[in-house]
Amino acid sequence: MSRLIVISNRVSAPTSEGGTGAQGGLAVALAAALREYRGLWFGWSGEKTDEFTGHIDFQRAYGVTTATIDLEEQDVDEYYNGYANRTLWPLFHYRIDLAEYDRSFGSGYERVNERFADTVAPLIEPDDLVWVHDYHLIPLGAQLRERGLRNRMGFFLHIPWPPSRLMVSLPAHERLVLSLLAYDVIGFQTEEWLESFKHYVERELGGHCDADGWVHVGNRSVHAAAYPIGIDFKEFSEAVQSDGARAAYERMKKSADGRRTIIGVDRLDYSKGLEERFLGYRRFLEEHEECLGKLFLLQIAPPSRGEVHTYEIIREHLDELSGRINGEFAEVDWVPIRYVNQGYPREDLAGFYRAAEIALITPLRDGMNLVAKEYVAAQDPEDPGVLILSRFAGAALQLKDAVLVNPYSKEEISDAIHQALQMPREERIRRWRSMMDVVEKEDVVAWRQAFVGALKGATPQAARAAG
Ligand code: GDG
Repeated sequence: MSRLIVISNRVSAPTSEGGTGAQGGLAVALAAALREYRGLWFGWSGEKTDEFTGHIDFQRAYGVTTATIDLEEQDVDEYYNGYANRTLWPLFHYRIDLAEYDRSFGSGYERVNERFADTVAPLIEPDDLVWVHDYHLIPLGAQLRERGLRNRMGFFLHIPWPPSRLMVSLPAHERLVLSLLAYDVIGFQTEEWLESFKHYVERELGGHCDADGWVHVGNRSVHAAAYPIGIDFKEFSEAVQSDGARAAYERMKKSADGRRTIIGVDRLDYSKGLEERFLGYRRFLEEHEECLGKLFLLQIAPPSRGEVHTYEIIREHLDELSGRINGEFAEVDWVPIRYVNQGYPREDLAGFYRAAEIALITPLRDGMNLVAKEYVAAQDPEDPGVLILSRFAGAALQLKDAVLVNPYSKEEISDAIHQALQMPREERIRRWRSMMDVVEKEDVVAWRQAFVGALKGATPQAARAAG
């Protein structure tokens, strides 16, 4: 049987056999796939070194082998904080106003992809399946092909693919996209991002796309499809039933003191629409004086990418805005927003979700959004809460029974909160059941089986080129 080699920017070694308290669903699911295929997971350790040596640190835990390398400070600045998070992340989330194009970022990105290729290539055996993840490593497949690898290789993009008219604002965009054609399978979160990719291929590269998912450019052909990622349903359902979740639920209910809770959980990132969300909630408070003192918004927002300046700015804006709204509306015994800049264990999150009557998940653009799915999975079937979800999250294409909103519209957010507060129990149950069905069936196990299945079935590039 072929082994599976997973390559991503960061690696998350398993901390227990099955489900875990601390790890995300993706890490748990990939660990399960690696156990099944006896593979290995390769990536950056998160550590810096004075001089790149290519030394690989192997670890084995709970049946999974991880292999990590350290990077130089300049690598981290140019590749991770630079090209990945200051150029590609904003561009792919439609924020060309925030995208920075610095030549050193591009060269650092290429250099780190080459370093990844140089160090991982010798670990890959001819029959291995190679699965590369996300925007940090787009050119890696092409780099591996240059080093003679003929393996079946797949790439999955966790974030959106931008419309062609935005994509062309990236210097050397053709080179980046052409490098994707070195893979055998390319996966996107939704049909929408897939369509944008195909549009780019036809318009900018003169390629053509078949109805059966093949994309052809010159003599290269690659299979491109949508594989919507899900949560690890089994692991998360166990978390919901855990003692930790029960304690967190009780803690929330006690502190809510009969008030209704609206919850948001997001990495502190401009793509998550936190500022617009606070303004929508503020509009609700203005329009519904009768609700003052009877509900609150619990926004959990652990900081991320603190070394990137835009993230410092958004953090300042949100501190200021939440403070202003609280100052404007608070009473001695009530604040409208509980804004928390720290992360919690998964079991706690599960309990918080269950305690909240409403989830307000309003990213301006999101590849998928797993928080929306976790909220659904955490609900009490007899008395489920209401999910308010941005139309611009990939998850909106699957969770059609959420209350869908335009995250830029204060009015729509305000109306949606009002609708959710008024929603009869039968309607809440009906909407929740239909969403729960999707969350349960289209979970992360189904996702990775679909992707790895497509990769296994792919004809390797080498054979296709020969044929
Ligand atoms: C990218 C794409 C796509 C958050 N706060 C805490 C915590 N979290 C966990 C959530 C959830 C995960 O982090 C966030 O996942 P999302 O999908 O919402 O967002 P991104 O981090 O932007 O992920 C996204 C995803 O990749 C997968 O393909 O869906 O579109 O942007 O699982 O629960 N976990 C813990 N404490 C926290 O405080 N333990």
